[in-house]
Amino acid sequence: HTGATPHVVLLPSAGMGHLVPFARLAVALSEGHGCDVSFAAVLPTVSSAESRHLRALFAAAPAVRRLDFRLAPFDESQFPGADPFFLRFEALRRSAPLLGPLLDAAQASALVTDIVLASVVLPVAKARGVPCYVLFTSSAAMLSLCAYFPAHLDANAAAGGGRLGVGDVDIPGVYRIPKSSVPQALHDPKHLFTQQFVANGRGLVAADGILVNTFDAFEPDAITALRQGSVVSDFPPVFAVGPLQPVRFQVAEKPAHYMRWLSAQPARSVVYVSFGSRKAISTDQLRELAAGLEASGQRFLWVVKSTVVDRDDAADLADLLGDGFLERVQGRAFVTKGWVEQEEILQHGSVGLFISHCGWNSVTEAAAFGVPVLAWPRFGDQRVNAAVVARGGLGAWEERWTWDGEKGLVTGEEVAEKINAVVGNDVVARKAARVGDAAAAAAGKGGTSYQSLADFVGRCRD
Ligand code: BUP
Repeated sequence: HTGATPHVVLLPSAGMGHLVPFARLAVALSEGHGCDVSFAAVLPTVSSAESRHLRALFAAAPAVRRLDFRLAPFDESQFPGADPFFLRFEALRRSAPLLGPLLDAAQASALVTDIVLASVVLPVAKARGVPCYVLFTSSAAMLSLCAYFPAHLDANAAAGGGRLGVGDVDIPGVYRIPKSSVPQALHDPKHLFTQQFVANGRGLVAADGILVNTFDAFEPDAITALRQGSVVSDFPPVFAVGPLQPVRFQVAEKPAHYMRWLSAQPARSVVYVSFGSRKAISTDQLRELAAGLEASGQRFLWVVKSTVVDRDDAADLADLLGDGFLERVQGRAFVTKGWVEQEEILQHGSVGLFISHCGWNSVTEAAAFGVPVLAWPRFGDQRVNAAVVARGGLGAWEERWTWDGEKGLVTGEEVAEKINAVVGNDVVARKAARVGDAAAAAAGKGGTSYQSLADFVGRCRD
C-alpha cells in the first residue's frame, strides 16, 4: 500500500454515536478521496441497531474491507451496574494489544482510532511505526474539554489539597463550561468513564492528528483555540471534516410508514422528537412530554425509546404513554418505538423542528439540513453540545430542563409553550437555514471540511 493509494484502517468503538461517524468517514475516504479503507468490526455488537448498520455499510460500500476484531475475554462482573456501552469501551481498551498483529497484516499507512480508545491504541500503533489519528465523535467544544480536563483536575487538586474535584471549566481561548454542563460521570473521579476520559485527554497530544465531525463556521472558537495551541500547547493538527455526509444505503423497496405519513403533512409543520438510543427515560417525564406535545396542538413524529439497549425493548407504547394518548393525537402524530432513518426524516421538507437530546451526530445531521433544534440534553456530552447549538444559531436551549428530576419534572405546559415559541418562528428558521448553507459550503468541494479531509489524506500518502 505504498505510493499513491494510502491504506487507512478505521477502528470505531461501541454505540451508534460512534459507529455512524466512522461509517461516514469510511465512505468519504474510500469514495470521495480515493483511499483503500479497512473497517474494524468489533463483534458481538452491543445493540441490534449496530449490527444492522454494519451489515448495511458493507453492502452499500463494497470497496470498504471488513476486518473482524475479536475482543479478549473480559469479566464484566467487576463493574456491577455499569452502562453496557462503557463496559464495551473498557473491554475494547483492554484488547488494544491484539490490534498489533491486525495492523501488521493490514500494512496500514495510517490508523484512525475512536477517541474512547485513544490512550491505549496510540502506543500500539506507534510501536509499529504506523501513524495514528483520532476521530473525535463529538463537538470541538467537547474536544477542547477533553484535552483541557486533566489540567483542570490537576489545578483544582493543587489548589484544594486534592479535595476540590470538578468546577466550572474555563477552557483557555474557548469559553467557560459551567460545572452543570460537565458530563455527570466526570464529577466522580473514580468513575470508569472519568478514568478513560482523563487517560484519553492526556494521551491526545501523542496523536498525529485529530479529526472532528464539525466545521469551522459552526464552532470557530473551539477549533481556532485548539489549532493555536491555546487549550493545550503543542496540540496535534485538528482536521474539522464535518458534517460527514450520510452513507447512501441501499433503498428499501417501499418507503417506511413514517416517511409516507411525513409526506402527507404540510411543509415545515412537523416536530420531530428523538432523544437518542442510549438511555431510558423515566415514565413520569415521558408522560409530561406526551402531554406537552398533545397540548402544543402541533403535528409531531416521535421516536420513543424506553430502554438502555434496544434488544430489551418489549414495553408497549400504549402502556408507556398512558391511556388514550395515541387515540387522542391520531392523525396529527406518528409515534413509534422502532428504529427510524433519522437522516431521511431530517431531510424531509415537512419537518420544521427537531427536539433533540443533542447527541453530536443528531446535531450534525440537523446542521447539515438546516433544521432548527430545540435542545433538551440528557447526559454525557449533550449539555456541552446544546450550548454549541444555541451559540451556533442552530436553535434554542432551555438550560433549566434536565432529565434527572433534580429540578423537578419539566411539565407538559412548559413543553407546549416552548414548542409553540420556536416552531414556525421565522427568525429561528432563518438562522438554522444559514447554518445549513454554511454546512453545505464546508462539506462541498473546496470547502473547509473537504479541504481538511484532503489534507489528512495527503499526510497518509507521505
Ligand atoms: Br434513536 C435513532 N434512528 O431511531 P447520536 C438514532 N439514529 O437513525 P446517541 C437513527 O443514530 P451517543 C434512530 O441519526 C444518529 O446518526 C441518528 O447518534 C441515528 O446519539 C445516531 O445523535 C445517534 O450521537 O449516541 O445514540 O445518544 O450517546 O453515543 O452519542
